[in-house]
Amino acid sequence: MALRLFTALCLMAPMLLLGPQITAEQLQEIQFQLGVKNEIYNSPFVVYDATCKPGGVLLGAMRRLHQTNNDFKFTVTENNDYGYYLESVNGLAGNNAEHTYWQILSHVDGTFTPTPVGVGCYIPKANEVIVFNFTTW
Ligand code: B12
Ligand SMILES: *[C@@H]1O[C@H](CO)[C@@H](O)[C@H](O)[C@H]1NC(C)=O
Repeated sequence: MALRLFTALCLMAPMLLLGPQITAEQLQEIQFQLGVKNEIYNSPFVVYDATCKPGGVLLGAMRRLHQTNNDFKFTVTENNDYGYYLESVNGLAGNNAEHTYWQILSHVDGTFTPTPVGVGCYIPKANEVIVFNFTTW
């Protein structure tokens, strides 16, 4: 009897802890946009609709976007200390000799802010526009 009650409580505990707290809203994918900007070469600004798992990182959303839209391409290199470095976007790579790189900007409420971390760590927010801006340092 006591054992049965204990078993029942053990089964219920996770349901009480997790079950009611997960709402459909929390499982919904994050909708945002990815822009590619290159004023140096005067390329037209391109915008893609992108989605991310809740709490998922930008790199995952980029891989997902590439799978559904082959026009969007990118390459990354791995850095031991900081994770993934965005090397090229749509066939154009940053270049150390020319001091060019793809800057990652977050566009919210009309202001552009460089993200504090790279594509492997950044977590996109709903309705944000992430802009890859080809620029110089
Ligand atoms: C100089 C510098 C740059 C230069 C590098 C130029 C070059 N090729 O030499 C430029 C301007 C390109 C740059 C870009 C970015 N950077 Co930077 N950068 C630095 C800085 C100030 C010094 C790095 C350095 O020269 N160290 C000395 C050398 C000997 O060590 P190293 O390990 O070989 O250095 C290399 C790495 O640092 C790498 N690198 C530089 N930045 C980044 C960012 C990421 C995400 C990765 C994977 C690698 C990387 O480039 C260096 C040369 O190869 C550091 C802060 C610091 N004080 O260390 C930030 C720092 C590394 N950068 C940072 C960030 C966030 C970025 C950007 C994502 C900013 C943005 N929003 O656009 C971008 C990268 C975008 C992309 N395409 O992925 C963060 C990383 C934090 C994190 N956990 O992700 C740091 C720590 C600054 C901070 N916010 O505190 N960066
Ligand atoms: C994007 O890059 C261009 C070219 O270097 C630069 O003039 C511009 O200020 C950058 N945009 C933002 C919002 O930082």
